Amino acid sequence: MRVLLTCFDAFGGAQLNASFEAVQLVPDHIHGAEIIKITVPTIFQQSLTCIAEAMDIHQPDIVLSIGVGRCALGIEIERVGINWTDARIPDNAGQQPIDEPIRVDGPCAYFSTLPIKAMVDSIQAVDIPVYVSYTAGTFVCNQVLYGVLDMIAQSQKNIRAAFIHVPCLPEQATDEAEVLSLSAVTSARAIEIAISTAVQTRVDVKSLGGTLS
Ligand code: PCA
Repeated sequence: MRVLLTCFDAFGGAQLNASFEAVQLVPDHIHGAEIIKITVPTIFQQSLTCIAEAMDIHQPDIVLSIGVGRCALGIEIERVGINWTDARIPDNAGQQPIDEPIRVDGPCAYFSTLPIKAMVDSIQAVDIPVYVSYTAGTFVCNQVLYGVLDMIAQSQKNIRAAFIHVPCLPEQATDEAEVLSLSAVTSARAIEIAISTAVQTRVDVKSLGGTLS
């Protein structure tokens, strides 16, 4: 089995991207699966072109994309990618699409196809804060989640995919009360466990994880 593991470069004036720092620490083999790591530019269209090329070359069974969620209160395993872009800041090419669909004639949303509840449960078991998230935002991470699931749907290939947001690094944590940080080592451990669970689990578990607003 082959897993394409993607992360992003730094964006929005930051020097580092926690997703990049964590992915570099993930082992190259997990539970018999080969892990292929790529860094994609935080640019709306190019991020997807770059992942599409890597999918063509490596023919992965699983695509797991990682990004930093600056307001994340733990590891966020994303359930849904929406067909919408509403960029609060410009991407690394200076593009800032506001209120535009990702694909004009595409479905409104796609759900992740990896066993996200099982992934949450196994990360929780080692006491790393983690939860299912029902929004991947409206910036490049959501574009990647939606776009990868859309590419897979259109190709009709049997590839499973999901997206994980990791919190910022301790050295990037601000004084905002609602922000949590995790070391790259801890986020890497969570990603490794998520992959190990995804490789071994076909049918997701039904465990508690929803939210009340
Ligand atoms: N986080 C951004 C894009 C790149 C990244 O790491 C996001 O949440 O959309």
